[in-house]
Amino acid sequence: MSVKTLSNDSEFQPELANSGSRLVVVAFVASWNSQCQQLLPFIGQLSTKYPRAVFLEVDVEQCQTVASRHGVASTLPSFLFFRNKVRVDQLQTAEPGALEEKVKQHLESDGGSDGDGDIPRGYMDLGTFIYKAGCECLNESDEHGFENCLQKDSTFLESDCDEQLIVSIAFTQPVKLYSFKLLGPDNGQGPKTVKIFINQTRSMDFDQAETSEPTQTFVLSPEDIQDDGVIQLRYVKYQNVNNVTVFIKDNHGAEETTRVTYLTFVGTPVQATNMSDFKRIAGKKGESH
Ligand SMILES: *[C@@H]1O[C@H](CO)[C@@H](O)[C@H](O)[C@H]1NC(C)=O
Ligand SMILES: *[C@@H]1O[C@H](CO)[C@@H](O)[C@H](O)[C@H]1NC(C)=O
Ligand SMILES: *[C@@H]1O[C@H](CO)[C@@H](O)[C@H](O)[C@H]1NC(C)=O
Ligand SMILES: CC(=O)N[C@H]1CO[C@H](CO)[C@@H](O)[C@@H]1O
Repeated sequence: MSVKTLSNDSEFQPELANSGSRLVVVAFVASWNSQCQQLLPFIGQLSTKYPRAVFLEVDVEQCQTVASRHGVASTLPSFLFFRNKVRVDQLQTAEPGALEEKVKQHLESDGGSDGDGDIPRGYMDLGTFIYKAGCECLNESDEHGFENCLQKDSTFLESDCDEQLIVSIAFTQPVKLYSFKLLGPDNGQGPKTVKIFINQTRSMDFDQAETSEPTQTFVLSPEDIQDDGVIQLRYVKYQNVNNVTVFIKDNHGAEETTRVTYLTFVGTPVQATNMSDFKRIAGKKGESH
C-alpha cells in the first residue's frame, strides 16, 4: 500500500466510504510547511509497514473545505483517524514516534495481526468508542481493576469479595452491537453465566442484577471464553445502545473469584449507517399510503 494523495475536497468522503471499517489515517499537510514535508517520507514508510490501514494525504490548500470542517487548517501537521466514516481519534504532531504509536494502537483494536479476524465486514471493534470515565465496575479487586480487561495483554480484571462482577460500559456515542468477546483463563476462574442489560438509567447493584429481566442471558462454554471466542448478540435488540451492563454471575470452576482477561464489543456507531438507505426505506413507506 502507498499513501493516496487527494487533489480536491470531493474525493474525501468516497475514500472514507470505500475503506469501510478499515482504519483510515488522514494526514493534513501543506507544501509550505517544512515539518509536514519532513514527515511525508515517514508516512510513506508507515503505509508499507501497516498495510491494513489506509493512508490519505490531504493538502489543506487543495482541500480547504475538508480541512476547515475538521478544524485542522492551521494546526499542521495534523492527523485524523476514521473508521466507518466516523472520526475516532485525532493527533497533532510532527513526531514520527508519536504518529506510529497512535496507528499501532488503533490497529491493535482490530484484534490481532492477521486480517480482520472474526470481525465481519462492515462492523468494527468498538473499543475506541468506550467512554472510560463513564464506565463502572462493582466488586473489582484493588490489584486487578476494571481497566485491565479493556486491554489485550497479560493483565486481567478479578473480582474481590466473591465470584460476581458487574461491569458497566458507556459509549461516547450511540452504537449498534453485533457481538462481544468476554475472555477468561481456563483454570476455572473464567466467566460462565452472564446477563446483559442495555441503557440502564442508573447503576445496578447485585440484587437488581439477580432479579431484573436482562436483554439476554448467556451460559458461556469453556471455548467461548478462549482467545478466538465470540458471542453473537441478538442484533435487533441492540440497535441504539448508549451503555451496556454485564453481570457476571459465576465462573466455570465454582472458584472464589472470577477473572476476565478481555472484554470488547463489536458493532457500528449508529451515525455511520447509510443515510441514503434510510431515506429510501422512509420514502417507500410514504408511497404505500
Ligand atoms: C448507501 O446506499 C446507496 C443506495 O443503496 C448506495 O448507492 C451507496 O453506495 C451507499 N453508500 C455507502 C457509503 O455505503
Ligand atoms: C445509560 O443509558 C441510559 C439510556 O439512554 C441513560 O439514561 C443513562 O444515563 C446512561 N447511563 C450511563 C451511566 O451512562
Ligand atoms: C437507548 O437509549 C437511547 C437514548 O435514551 C434511546 O434512543 C434508545 O432507543 C435506547 N435503546 C434501546 C435499545 O432501548
Ligand atoms: C456481592 C459483593 O461482593 N459485593 C461487593 C463487591 O465490591 C463492592 C466494592 O467494589 C462492595 O461494595 C460490594 O459489597
